[in-house]
Amino acid sequence: MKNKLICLILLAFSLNLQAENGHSLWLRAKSSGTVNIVCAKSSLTLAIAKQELEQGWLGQNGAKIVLTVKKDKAIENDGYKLSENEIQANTELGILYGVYELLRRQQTGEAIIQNEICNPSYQRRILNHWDNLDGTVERGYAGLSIFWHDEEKGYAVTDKDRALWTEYARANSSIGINGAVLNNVNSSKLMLTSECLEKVKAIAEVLRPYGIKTYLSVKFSSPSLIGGLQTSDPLNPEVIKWWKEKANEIYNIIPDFGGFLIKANSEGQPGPQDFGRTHADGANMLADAVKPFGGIIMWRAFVYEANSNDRACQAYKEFMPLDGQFRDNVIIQVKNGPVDFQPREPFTPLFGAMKKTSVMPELQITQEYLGHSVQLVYLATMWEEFLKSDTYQEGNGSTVARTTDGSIFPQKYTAIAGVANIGLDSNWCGHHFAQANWYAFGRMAWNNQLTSEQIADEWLKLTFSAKDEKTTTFHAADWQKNFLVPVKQLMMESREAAVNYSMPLGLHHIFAGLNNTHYGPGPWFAPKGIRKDWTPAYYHKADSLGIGFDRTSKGSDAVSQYHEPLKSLFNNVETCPELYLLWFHHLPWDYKMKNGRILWDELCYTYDKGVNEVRQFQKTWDKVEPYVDVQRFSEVQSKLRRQCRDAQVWKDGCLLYFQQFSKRPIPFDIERPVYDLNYLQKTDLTDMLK
Ligand code: BDP
Repeated sequence: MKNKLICLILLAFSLNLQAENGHSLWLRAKSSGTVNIVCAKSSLTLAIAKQELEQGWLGQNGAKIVLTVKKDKAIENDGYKLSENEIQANTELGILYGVYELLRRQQTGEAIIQNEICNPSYQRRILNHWDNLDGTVERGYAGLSIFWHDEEKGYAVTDKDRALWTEYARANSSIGINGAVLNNVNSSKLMLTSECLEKVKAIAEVLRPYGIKTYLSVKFSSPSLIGGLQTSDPLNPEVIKWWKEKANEIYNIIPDFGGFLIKANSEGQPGPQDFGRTHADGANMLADAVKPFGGIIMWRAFVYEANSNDRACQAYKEFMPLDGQFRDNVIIQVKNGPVDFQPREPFTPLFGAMKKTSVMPELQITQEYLGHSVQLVYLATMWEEFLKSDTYQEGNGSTVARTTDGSIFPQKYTAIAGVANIGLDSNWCGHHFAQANWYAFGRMAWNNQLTSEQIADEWLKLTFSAKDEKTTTFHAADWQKNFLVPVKQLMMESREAAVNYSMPLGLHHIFAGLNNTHYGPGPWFAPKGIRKDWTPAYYHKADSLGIGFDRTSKGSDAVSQYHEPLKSLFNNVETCPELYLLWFHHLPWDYKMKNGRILWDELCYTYDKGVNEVRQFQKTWDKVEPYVDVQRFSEVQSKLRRQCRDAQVWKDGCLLYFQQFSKRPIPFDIERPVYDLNYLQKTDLTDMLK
């Protein structure tokens, strides 16, 4: 009997290990003792704070902790003052954030300094969901939408939905995210119908206690599409009235509604230019409608014309002349790079340029251009590179972070957005390591000075507890040395590896075009009749003379959109960082690199290096098997195999294609290609790389 019981317990334990599907994210700590919470106030948010403390307390058994909602001049917004036995904040949400921070430090072993003030870098830290009302997710690689399920059949909300949204809200709140745009920037006209808004209200009710405001992407032509008006001209009095009434209707049912996100006159979406008006006319009209309720308008600067000679210049050209014309509750949402979320781009020159307009960065957490949920690519290193880029707006130290967080320009509202990578997959993000990108976005939005390495360290400690929790914890030196150190290194190298095997030295947008998947190489892709700027040749410009996009003063002159000394630095091939070489310069195949190699050889070595880096990641991962539960270990292992194959396809496809122009051998000391160019060009890579 006793033996049978032990067997059952063992079975349950091992099933538990097997069933580790990643759903718990970084929130796994179970309290090791009791805590005595003193709090004079009560509310839904404070109740959550108390529950979290009780469930996750790893401090001294029976310790007392005081939660104090009290104004303090040093604490800003929902910031907090942290001590081992007290959390003080201006707001209840600040208390909840303080609780999450305290628990995080207890888990990771990071020191808790007496009376440490922690204030957020940005007031609004927002996820942008590109979710459609039919339940699909544009550029989503983690299953269907968590919010919408084929809504044309009716806007039902189930208890299961509410339970999942609660988990979602908790995860976001634990990393400081306080806003969610619930639908795709390519918005459905149905979004603003009263039926749909009722569902938004239901979602908002679940997110509210966790401090998350809801926002919506809306179609600029809504007045004519669903309002029965003849026009959507932003200066038309009927249109103005329609939006005011719509705002009223929304705030009546969702009093803390955040505002609208608009993609206008971009990739076929309607906008004010359809009526001969400017972006400012359009944005201001909407801003006036939501202003009485404290709402904001996030107006995207992702614009480019079919026939422009350089797409990278467009946003600056359209928006700079409007600087100073926007209302104070309009924020221009600008992608980190001037083309489109590429593996590496210099920062968009609008950062540090618009001085009288609020500007917010838009990052892409979902890996549209960085390997979907197949490839292990930790994006925080890229975001750190971006946030710390110096715009030289005011001489040294005017980093992108400082030009957007209110330190340099007095913005009424500051914000940062990340395009979410979340879906119905049991592990939320499709790849276990893609959770790190969600986590990192929240952490950097809260504190834009954090390093990607520190965040990786935290995330690994929180997410991968030891296999046998009874005998090993991450504090064990063994776990640190054999799991934490190598896996952190893998994460830290992963984005550069992806750049190396896909688009090194400043190459960009050379993806397979078929089915518009943006997965796999396609430098050759050029079907008849397609817009030029949707073909890779527009970007790589490879020919018998060389390769690269001339954005110098002799070319498209994109360099002149940057402040000095960057302008001259990028313009001069001698000083242009080699990371951006082919972004700014068209160079001959035998151009001499700093290391003495010719450009063609350097390209070959870099692609090859990228492939070898992924091979190394495989070895690193295989070695940590003893430290990871069965399911997550094998799922990551199998994805790394595919990543390795796909890196090979990138290397072979690009080198063999470019070789037709360079007419030079691939250096003999590196591995030979294993695929034929002919085969890759003929194959639907979407199918092959499935
Ligand atoms: C591109 C995506 C497209 C988006 C667009 C955008 O391919 O799906 O709609 O950006 O940001 O990267 O509006």
